[in-house]
Amino acid sequence: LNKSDSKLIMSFMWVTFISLLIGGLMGLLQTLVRTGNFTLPFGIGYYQILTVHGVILGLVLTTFFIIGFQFALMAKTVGMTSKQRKWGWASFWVMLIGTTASAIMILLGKASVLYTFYAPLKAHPIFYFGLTFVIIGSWIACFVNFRQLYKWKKEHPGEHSPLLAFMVVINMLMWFICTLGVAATVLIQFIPWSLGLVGSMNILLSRTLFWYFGHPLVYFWLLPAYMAWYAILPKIIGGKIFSDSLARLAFILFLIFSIPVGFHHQLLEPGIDPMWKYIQVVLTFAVIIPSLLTAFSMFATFEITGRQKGYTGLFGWLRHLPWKDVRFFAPFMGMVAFIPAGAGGIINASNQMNQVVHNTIWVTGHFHLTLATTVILTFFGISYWLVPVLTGRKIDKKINTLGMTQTIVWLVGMFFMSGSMHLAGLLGAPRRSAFSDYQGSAQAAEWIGYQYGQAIGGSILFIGILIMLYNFFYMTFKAPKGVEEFPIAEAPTGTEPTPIVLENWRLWIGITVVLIAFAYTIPFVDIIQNSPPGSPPFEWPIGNN
Ligand code: HAS
Repeated sequence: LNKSDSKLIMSFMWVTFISLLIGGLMGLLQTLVRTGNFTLPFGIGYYQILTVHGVILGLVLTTFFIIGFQFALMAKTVGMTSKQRKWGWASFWVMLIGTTASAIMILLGKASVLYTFYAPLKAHPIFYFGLTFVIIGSWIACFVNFRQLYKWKKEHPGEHSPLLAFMVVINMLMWFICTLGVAATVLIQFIPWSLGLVGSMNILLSRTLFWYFGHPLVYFWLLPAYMAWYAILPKIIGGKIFSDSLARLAFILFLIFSIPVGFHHQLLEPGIDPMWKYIQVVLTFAVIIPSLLTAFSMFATFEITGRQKGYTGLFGWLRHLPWKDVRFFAPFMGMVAFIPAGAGGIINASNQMNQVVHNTIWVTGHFHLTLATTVILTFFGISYWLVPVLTGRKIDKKINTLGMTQTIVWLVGMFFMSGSMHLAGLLGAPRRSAFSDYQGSAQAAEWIGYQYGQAIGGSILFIGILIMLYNFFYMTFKAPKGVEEFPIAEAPTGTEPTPIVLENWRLWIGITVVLIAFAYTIPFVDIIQNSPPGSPPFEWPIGNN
């Protein structure tokens, strides 16, 4: 990567790691409040810090890291012109302005609406304008990426696009289509309502538009991790991609099935016809398939590479893996965590079991295993080569050892925190609530041990954040100068060529649109025609703590 590209991508990395510190600190405070033995100072509200935590880690850190990482992949595989780079900067600044505006409103206590900003909770209009800017900034990045691949294809007629560029474009297509939903609710519903231009709004419509966006959002986080698993890890372990076609097919399936599934977040919501909930649950089970393809593909890559290196026996090939290389170890542990995490997702998606876990802290446990372990450990693993590539330095033994330690600290912390969340959730502990003994209820007394478990895990995780920040600073300013490898694996040789149909964008976008129209048109008409009169706004109902 040239210096100008590196500077742009490093700016995204800086926002990522600053967000990690701020958001992580808020997470620690939350777990402490929930033990019942800690009160927030200076009149700071519990929902204020919970909103900072969710918005900064769930929306800001992820979006900045992903867009920066994807720019790196595109610059490396299909190139970046100076004009595209300028637009890349525009995307960065628009997103940063939006983030800052929303963050100020949250910190002032004027937007304690949590990261899902469900109506009728109302935030200051600037909070919604800030979110709009973040989305517009990310759209600029989408179009830069589309343009990059389009230009490359023009210059390489008849050739398959590089796998990583193909994956980035799929992710950004999915992002663009799904953010239309959240943009619609923010612009048409939230902004006029928060400005006082209209007195009420259709709550069910806003929540449905949010979840039309909210579920693909989780795959927007996951797919960059999958990019690293499919196309970067094989290089790090000294092997090749298992199958170029399979990898592309998995990404296409994500594009098609990620969006028409939002109702699995609304299974307990009245006002949506159960038939449509059923259809979207079936589609949810379809979106599990590309993850199962990924699991198969990963095992195959590890086994084939091991056997090629001469390791034998049923599991002997496991020994060849570079266990002491943090670039492999951190993402690999993320993969391992995804086995129980994915099983938890399947439980959530099953209608009857969802009745048990919905709105309990089990769900929080689920996304700390998926997002905060699988995805984040993969992002950390990527940082150990990407940041040195960007800063013209090399990963050395010290940072490798610290990285391995960081990964283990993270896993231990998450074992306690997410484990306690899952168990307390099964005992009925609600998510999104500060400490209460619920008037001495016997049921609530059962949760307290797990709440301490969460605080222990949260404290260990905060140590993990401090180590990661040190690692980031070290890789930026201190690591020895040199040329670090940008590891991109080669496609396997001697296999069937990748079918051309996999790059038929019109076909895949067409199917995606048809499926969305099928899953959402009748429910939307129903929601618009039959919802009860809209609700007026109200401030957080139980005070600000
Ligand atoms: Fe989820 C709620 C269903 C995946 C994130 N999810 C959430 C929320 C978040 C979230 C943030 O159906 C909370 C939203 C809120 O605030 O209300 N989720 C699923 C399903 C999947 C799933 C079916 N979720 C994710 C991922 C996330 C994420 C990924 C973030 C990155 N989720 C739900 C549902 C709810 C929900 C309901 C609503 C609950 C409610 O009631 O509110 C699936 O995509 C999971 C499929 C995954 C697998 C695992 C495959 C395993 C692999 C690893 C292989 C390992 C190897 C290494 C090769 C089937 C690929 C092993 C080597 C060895 C040697 C062992």
